[in-house]
Amino acid sequence: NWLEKALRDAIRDHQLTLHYQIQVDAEDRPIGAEALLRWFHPERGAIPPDAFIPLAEETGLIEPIGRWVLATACGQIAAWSRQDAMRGLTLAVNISARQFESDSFVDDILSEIRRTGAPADKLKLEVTESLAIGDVQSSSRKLHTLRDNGFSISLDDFGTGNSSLNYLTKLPLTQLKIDKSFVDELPASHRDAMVAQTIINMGRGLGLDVIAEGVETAAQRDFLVAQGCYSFQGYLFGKPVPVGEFEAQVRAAL
Ligand code: G
Ligand code: G
Ligand code: MN
Ligand code: NA
Repeated sequence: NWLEKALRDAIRDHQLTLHYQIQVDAEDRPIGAEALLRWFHPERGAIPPDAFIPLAEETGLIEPIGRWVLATACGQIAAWSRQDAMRGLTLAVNISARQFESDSFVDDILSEIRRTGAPADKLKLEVTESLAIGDVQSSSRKLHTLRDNGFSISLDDFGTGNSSLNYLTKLPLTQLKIDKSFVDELPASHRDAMVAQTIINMGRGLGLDVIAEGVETAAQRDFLVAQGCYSFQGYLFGKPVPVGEFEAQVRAAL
């Protein structure tokens, strides 16, 4: 398989990078970023994550890739903690189910935090509903350990998987991320408006922070604010960009 071999080389030859997509509050002030993996192949150019993450999960390559992502993210948080403009920001990292299931997952994160000196309260782990399918109890235990160490846990793609409500009450989450599919047709679609409103009310009722992703228009943002959602990510505020560009966006917003 060409892709599998190329992906092994990509890890070894440092072809992977992280891009950063800004997250803002209701006053457009930067509150953080989501780290998004990018692969630039020397001959084939940019290969999108949707084209290689599923394969990386199947082959287990997601484990070394995920460790690289976490190490890089922790290094970035540590660097930001030394800059006035950046030190308040959180950084969200996508964690795939297979990576989460690894026995060394929690220890790997803790050792990166120690190695880099990154403040744990700035690292947010984005997990999906599929993570708990295997064993809710053991997933919950791992997440509790992470929470005890100061990390935040965001439930990504909320509403698109199975048994969402079950997980909501059993997992120690700090944030719900409203999936882009529920944001796209706002505010015109009455159905999507009702779903968004319900997710926001439920999240707030459970004491969770609620963030909407895929926000592309001011009308979407204004509708979400009116429903009580005060954190946003989407092209309206910025696309995923290299770290230097992201830092410039944050400084420009001060
Ligand atoms: O920019 P976008 O095309 O970045 O991302 C596409 C998909 O790839 C999203 O579902 C996102 O969660 C996933 N993704 C992006 N970066 C990472 C990563 O570092 N690890 C994992 N597991 N998934 C990622
Ligand atoms: O699955 P996850 O939520 O981790 O993936 C985030 C994905 O959404 C990334 O591919 C990111 O590039 C994409 N994305 C973020 N904001 C927007 C947006 O406003 N519009 C579109 N079309 N995609 C977005
Ligand atoms: Mn995500
Ligand atoms: Na999502």
